[in-house]
Amino acid sequence: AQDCQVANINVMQNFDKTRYAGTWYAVGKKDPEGLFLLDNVVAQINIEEDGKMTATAQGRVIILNNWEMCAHMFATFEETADPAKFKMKYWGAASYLQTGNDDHWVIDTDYDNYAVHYSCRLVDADGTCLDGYSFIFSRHSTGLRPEDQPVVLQKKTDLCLLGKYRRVAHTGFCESGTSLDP
Ligand code: DAO
Repeated sequence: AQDCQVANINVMQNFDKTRYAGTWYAVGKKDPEGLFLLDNVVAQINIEEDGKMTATAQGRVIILNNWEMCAHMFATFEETADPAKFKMKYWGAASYLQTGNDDHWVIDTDYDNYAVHYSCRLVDADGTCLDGYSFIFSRHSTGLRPEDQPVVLQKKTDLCLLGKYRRVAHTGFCESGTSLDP
């Protein structure tokens, strides 16, 4: 369906969170209002012993007008009736980082290469999304494989977000500066 109704968005069928676990590099992003994570965004999805999904994430942010830093974020996920639709509570390692409670929908994934994520924060009176964000995740920091690009392009179209994504760079910003190694 491509009527841009949030309620009609198709999500991943038979979603398997254990296969979703592991490291995902954000390679594309459609920003929400007042964007937070800029680039070098890497998410690590974990399945805890009780079966619950959690995540740690990092990314370059600019806070307090002009302070650039690598944000370390945590998230817990609450399951819903649809296995591909989660409620995500998130917060930062530092108190001045963003906190929130967002939807986390897995639109499509092959688990081994790409995942298309979607979150609508505000549904408009007409049922379309007024404020939302979406990550294109890859298992590879270098980007999507050529064969996955048409699939992802179709999903961006289905989400009514075609042309609204930007590339998310991985420059090593969040890997440098914290190591104690020489
Ligand atoms: O960057 O503007 C933004 C929105 C992102 C919200 C922060 C999310 C932090 C937790 C991410 C977990 C894996 C998706």
